[in-house]
Amino acid sequence: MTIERSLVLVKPDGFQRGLTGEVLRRVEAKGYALRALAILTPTRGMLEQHYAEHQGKPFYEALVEFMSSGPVTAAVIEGEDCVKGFRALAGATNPTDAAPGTIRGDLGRDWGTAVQQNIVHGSDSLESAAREIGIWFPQL
Ligand code: DAT
Ligand code: MG
Repeated sequence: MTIERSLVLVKPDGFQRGLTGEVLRRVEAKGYALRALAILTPTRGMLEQHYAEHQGKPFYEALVEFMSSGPVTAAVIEGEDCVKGFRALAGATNPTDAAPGTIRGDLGRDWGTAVQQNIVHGSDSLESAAREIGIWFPQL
């Protein structure tokens, strides 16, 4: 097992609701280390790169608009198997389906919006993590 890094975002809904601390608390309580942290409002260009795999899907425009609607907290976390581990902490994409005990299950719900507002993003693979960290923390 090699030490991994993953990109975590507290999305505009989580940031606006004051849940950044709660998300970072869960990351640290799990035992992962914080390696970089920033508050920023992402540009459309950053989001087009970040969500390239979703271009053309029905929720894509709503997703980019939502993600650029306000500040997010971006974090690089580190630890053995943390890519998979943070996805487990985050829970299922649809917050209605996300299990209690997970970030999305405990703190998220369906608000009737065109795109699911589910508080956090976590990289889905080592390759995605490296690519995404390059977008959000080009200095790393
Ligand atoms: P995840 O964030 O769990 O990796 P994803 O990469 O498939 O999920 O999608 C990116 C985001 O887009 C997701 O966090 C919420 C939104 N989304 C995904 N599928 C959706 C759908 N069918 N309807 C509305 N929003 C959706
Ligand atoms: Mg994803």
